Amino acid sequence: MHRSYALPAALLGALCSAPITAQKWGGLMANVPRGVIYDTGFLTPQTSCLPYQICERLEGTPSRVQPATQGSDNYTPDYDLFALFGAHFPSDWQNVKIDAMSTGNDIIPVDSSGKVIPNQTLQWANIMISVRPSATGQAGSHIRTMSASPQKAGSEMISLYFEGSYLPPVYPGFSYIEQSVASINPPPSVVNESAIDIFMPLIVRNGGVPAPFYPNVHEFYFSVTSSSAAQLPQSFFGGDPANKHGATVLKSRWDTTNGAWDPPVVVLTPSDVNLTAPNDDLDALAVNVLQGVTMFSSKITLDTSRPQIEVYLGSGPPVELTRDNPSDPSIPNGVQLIIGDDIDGLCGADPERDVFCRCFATAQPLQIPSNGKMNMSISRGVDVSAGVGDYVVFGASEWGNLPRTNGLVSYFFWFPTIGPDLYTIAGINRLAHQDIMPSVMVPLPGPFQGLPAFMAASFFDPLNPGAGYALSDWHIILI
Ligand SMILES: [Ca+2]
Ligand SMILES: [Ca+2]
Ligand SMILES: [Ca+2]
Repeated sequence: MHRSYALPAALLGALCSAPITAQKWGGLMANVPRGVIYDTGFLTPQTSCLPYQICERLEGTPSRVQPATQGSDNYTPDYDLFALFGAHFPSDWQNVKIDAMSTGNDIIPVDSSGKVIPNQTLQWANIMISVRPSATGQAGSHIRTMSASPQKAGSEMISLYFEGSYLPPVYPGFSYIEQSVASINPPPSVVNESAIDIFMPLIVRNGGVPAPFYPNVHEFYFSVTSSSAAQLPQSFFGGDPANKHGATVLKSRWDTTNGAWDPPVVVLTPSDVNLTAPNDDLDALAVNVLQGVTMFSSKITLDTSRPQIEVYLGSGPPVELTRDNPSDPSIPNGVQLIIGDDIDGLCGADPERDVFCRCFATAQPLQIPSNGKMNMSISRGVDVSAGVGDYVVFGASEWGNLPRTNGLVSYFFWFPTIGPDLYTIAGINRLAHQDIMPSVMVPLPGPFQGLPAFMAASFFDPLNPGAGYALSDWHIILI
């Protein structure tokens, strides 16, 4: 490891405080692994996922997709479809076509009216969405750009950081392009992500042990497609034929004594979510077990006036999920969708303020003078299942106020419990066309394991040093 002793003097430039309205690349979720279901599959030598198989998109940029990793012990849930349903529907378990899923960890702060209001001294929160390939998005949005591409917009993960979040000002109220189908290596042709959950790989890799970021590790909530519901046994849906429906929310529980999934049970009926017409379908799901509320989307058929993100608060009719922005409370508008764009994947996160999470770093609103803000995303894991060991993955995006140019990105660690020294852990070339930097995965340096660490990234052009540095905010993680 190369060790450096001071911030370069050129970092001491002017503060950037201009408001940003365009969607930016690479928010805090850009490098996290996640669970995903494609309603169309794809297969290449490096990347495969069958239609409606539960898969994981690996961390980092570029990324790969592979069938969900299986744990090696009774405590770690196995998200394979046969593991979930083979014992309960042996004749035809492949007919369970899931179009919405959640581990129950979508713990974002929702008030009694459906508004998301983080406690800005304690919390931050965001919501991640996927849309159907037919979505076109607002003019100038990333979804609009992708809608004109051969791959369409169905596998982009866009997030919105909620107003009032304890985060640097570049996040709250803004939407980010977190992960793009173009970053899968090799990129597949037209595919559609129809269900997303960022917690599943973390749960498996950490051996089914709860963490502050994902306290609920042994449940799997899901909905199936309308056509799939018709083919499944009535026992999946309890005794009521009305619940054999694409809008019913089911739950499977992982039994840690047997290392197997119990049969699914109904947790929300179509009438709970007000989707009782025969063609109604619940197509996106984010369950917040701590608050007992469920965020969902319905499939657009004829009723485009229905909100695309709703929340069931535990009783009464569902209400629209909104953000704390009186002039524009709409979340779909916040992620730059238009009426008629159909959200088909949903996930929420609220990692809290000073919780040192071992799997995920949070940007801290510490003002450091620089020539504009870069973004950075950091995830970290202990891959128990693969025996990989402790590692951290990080990658930068955006340019601050600097022009796009070939240059150099440096990444730093700072360990506040040790002292003021900065440790440079990587310096890599950046090309002018790279919206998101290829990520870097490093094994954790042994002496620092278990310590809170701050990380930051800087970018500069060695051919034009007078232009100064762009710098990310500091991101804190327990390594
Ligand atoms: Ca989608
Ligand atoms: Ca459904
Ligand atoms: Ca929908």
